[in-house]
Amino acid sequence: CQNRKHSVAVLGAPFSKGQKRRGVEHGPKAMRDAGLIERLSNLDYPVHDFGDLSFQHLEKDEPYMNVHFPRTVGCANKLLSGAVSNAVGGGHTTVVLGGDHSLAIGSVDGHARHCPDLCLIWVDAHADINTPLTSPSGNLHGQSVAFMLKELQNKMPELPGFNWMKPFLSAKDLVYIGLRDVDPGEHYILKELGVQYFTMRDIDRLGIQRVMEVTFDHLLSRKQRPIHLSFDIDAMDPSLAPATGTPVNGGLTYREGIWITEEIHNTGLLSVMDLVEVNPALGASREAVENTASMAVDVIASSLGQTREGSPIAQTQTLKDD
Ligand code: 5AB
Ligand code: MN
Ligand code: MN
Ligand code: MN
Repeated sequence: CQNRKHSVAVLGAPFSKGQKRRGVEHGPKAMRDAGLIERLSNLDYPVHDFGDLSFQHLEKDEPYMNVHFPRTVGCANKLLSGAVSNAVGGGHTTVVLGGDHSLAIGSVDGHARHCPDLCLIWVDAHADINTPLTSPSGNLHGQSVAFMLKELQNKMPELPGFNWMKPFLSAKDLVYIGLRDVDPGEHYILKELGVQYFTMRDIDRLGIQRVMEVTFDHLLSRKQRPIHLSFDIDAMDPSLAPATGTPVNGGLTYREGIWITEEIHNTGLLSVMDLVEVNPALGASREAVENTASMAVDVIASSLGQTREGSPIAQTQTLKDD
């Protein structure tokens, strides 16, 4: 897991079976239509768009306990894990475009295969740490983190579709930002494992700048290591990102969202990011969908180095006297 940063890989993951609403599989297209690739090309490294993965549709995929589409979700994540692992191994800072948040299982797994010492920053209204036994919905996009954590290994039933993976992350290597809708079972797990998390109330109290300081202190003070950023667009306030499956009022402001990603960029350690849960079928209007996609593009561009003060690179040639 060497120094990346020389190029960016974009991987579309048009997948929706981690939840029950249709439309989130069109997230990658919505972000590309909002100008993602051009925006990234304006930053100062080559961008490789690897297009969209094609996921298998499994005919027979009965629920297991109350979990929906376990084999389909497991199989898609296995494919994604391999793709992310290859992209990271190829030396790219990798951007995964969702799709629903169950994709983070494969994305973080593939990243961890190359970078076993990674840490995970999960920006979301939700903790996505239900186990199949605590999940109120049976949707795997609300359970992704539970599949990753070593500490939950003996709380996880063996799900069909997931025997290719093993938990690889410790609870101390994870920080949440933006929480405001946490289920009782999730709250119990967060407390029991002593996970570091910042709810919207914590952000109100401390300010986003302090939240990021404590986040990096927690994850990076002992040693520098690769960061995986898993950004659920529903972390943002629904006024900024309405086209998503599980919106919750009282989310991040535009400036808080961008502060988070600018600070992550400034560590120089971002290695893989996911941008998930943009659902173009759920906007009340075309404008609502475009606003959501454009918010997502701003989050990605700023994670990869777009700044609010501008950068001299593009203009240098015309202004320099030579
Ligand atoms: B998302 C809920 N906690 O488990 C559950 O959008 C919602 O990836 C999960 O954060 C939301 O179904 C999943 C009620
Ligand atoms: Mn969420
Ligand atoms: Mn999520
Ligand atoms: Mn959601």
